[in-house]
Amino acid sequence: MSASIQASFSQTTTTPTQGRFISFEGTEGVGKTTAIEQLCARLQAHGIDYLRTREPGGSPFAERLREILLDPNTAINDDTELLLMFAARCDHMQQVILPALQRGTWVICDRFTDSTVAYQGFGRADGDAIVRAKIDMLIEQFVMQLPELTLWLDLPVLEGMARANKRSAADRFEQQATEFFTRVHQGFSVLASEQPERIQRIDASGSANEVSARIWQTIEEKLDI
Ligand code: Z5A
Repeated sequence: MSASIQASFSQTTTTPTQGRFISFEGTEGVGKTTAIEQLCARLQAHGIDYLRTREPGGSPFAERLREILLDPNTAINDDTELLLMFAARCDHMQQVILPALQRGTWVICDRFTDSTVAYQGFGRADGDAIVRAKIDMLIEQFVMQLPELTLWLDLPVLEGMARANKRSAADRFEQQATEFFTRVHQGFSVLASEQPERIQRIDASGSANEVSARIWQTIEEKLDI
């Protein structure tokens, strides 16, 4: 997704009900952006009003923090990185996500709190219990609403990296070694076993259309649409 993209809206009419909140998660290059594009096309075809957004980012202020967080020249320690992720999330949540849900719009978010557990908790800290407790506390104190459904696109780490390497220059996270992404993958796996109702594992192998079909089937089943 290009750095200039912020939340983008569909053109369909809103309904006066609470919107549904769906997040996409996974290690680098698993195909989240591609899958989200296909999901948004389906939602549009069904006349469902949606907002597509991402983290870190999604609001003007959070997009400024995203630039800093992804810049390979940014030198910050792990705690600072964690707190900046939550500063961005707090603004995104209050300025964009909650108002959209309140007006009945579906929110489709590329990454959310599970990425923090996976990247900062496992990638950076190897699942350390103290770091996990800090993250859980930040979620409890600053995240007013978790996604109703999280789609974890699961692909072997090296396959995702191979997909991602076909694209632009690596950002600050993409420059990490394979071992880092192996720990991140473990983080998603742990989260999926802890919260099996919310987090649905999607096999991200095969063609983009096959992955998209699996995602739509899961959404139909889980959200009863
Ligand atoms: N981060 C964090 O550390 N803590 C946090 O709390 C949060 C985030 C929220 C930015 O994320 C970084 O922030 C991220 C974690 C960190 N760093 N990393 N790594 P991002 O979402 O902007 O960056 P990303 O995870 O690297 O996502 P991505 O690069 O945009 O990849 P993707 O969206 O999952 O994949 P894609 O762009 O759809 O596909 C990648 C390529 O594969 C592309 O050429 C596609 O055409 C191709 N593709 C897609 N699907 C397929 C299939 N099915 N087959 C073959 N090829 C495919």
